Amino acid sequence: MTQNNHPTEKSNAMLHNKKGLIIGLANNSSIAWGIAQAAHREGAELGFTYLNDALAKRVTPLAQSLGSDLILPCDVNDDQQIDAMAAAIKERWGKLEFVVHAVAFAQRQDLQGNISATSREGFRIALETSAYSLIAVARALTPLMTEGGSMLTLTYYGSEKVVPNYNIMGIAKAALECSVRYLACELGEKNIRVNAISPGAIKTLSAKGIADFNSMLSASKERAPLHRNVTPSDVGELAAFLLSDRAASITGDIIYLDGGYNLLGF
Ligand code: IMJ
Repeated sequence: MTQNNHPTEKSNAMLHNKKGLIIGLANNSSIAWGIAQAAHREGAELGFTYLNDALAKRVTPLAQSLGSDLILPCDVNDDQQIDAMAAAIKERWGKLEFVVHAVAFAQRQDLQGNISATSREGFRIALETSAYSLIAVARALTPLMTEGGSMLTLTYYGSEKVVPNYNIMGIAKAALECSVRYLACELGEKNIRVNAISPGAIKTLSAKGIADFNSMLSASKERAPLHRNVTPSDVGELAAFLLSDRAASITGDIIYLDGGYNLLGF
């Protein structure tokens, strides 16, 4: 199988002739926005989902500014909404080449204090929204990836090492990373690749209100070998590559994008 190679195609854009869905855009500081901008620059045609009416108001103008008019509601915890979203994409586009999953949620009380205080419900909410949702989205959308494809999600180092207050999200990201590996193994025969990017700390809506986040940002900038923090635009550059055929042999991988922070043992 030759994958989506078009040797006679003139465009050098990495995502030329590719249609992709972005799940998890909230505002213009979202990591999903950095990815969407890079993917659009590389020639992709993009669709977007939003969780609720409040987010629709923010997502719609951002999506439109990238020439997108496929903007669909989708709560990833609701199978009916996922199926309706997949049906709408099939109706409009017929097929799909990539999906970006940039979704996570834990109850605020579970992002502080003792991990042993995590309730059964808090565990369920975090794992279902942040890890199961990748599996649910794969089930609904990979049937549309009839000529191969690429799925990409976002994780964080707190899945491997204990990061203060990351708590239940660390456990959820460990499950997400393992889901990446099992999905990659299953979907390889359809030429669908599944990977995750593990960025260093970035100040987005998901970091709002997290205790000591600013001091974590300045500490990681000081300690990281590159002495810089990562931006959504940095994530976009790696994402565009992983979503493209240039990454044709990369699957099941978790790639650090953290200025080298993960190298440090002390
Ligand atoms: C989040 C909590 C604690 C420490 C943290 C983070 N560090 C970083 C994050 C060091 C980088 C951000 N991050 C990687 C996340 O995955 C955040 C997930 C998240 C954030 C919130 C905040 C608001 C809320 N629920 C959340 N659920 C998940 O109510």
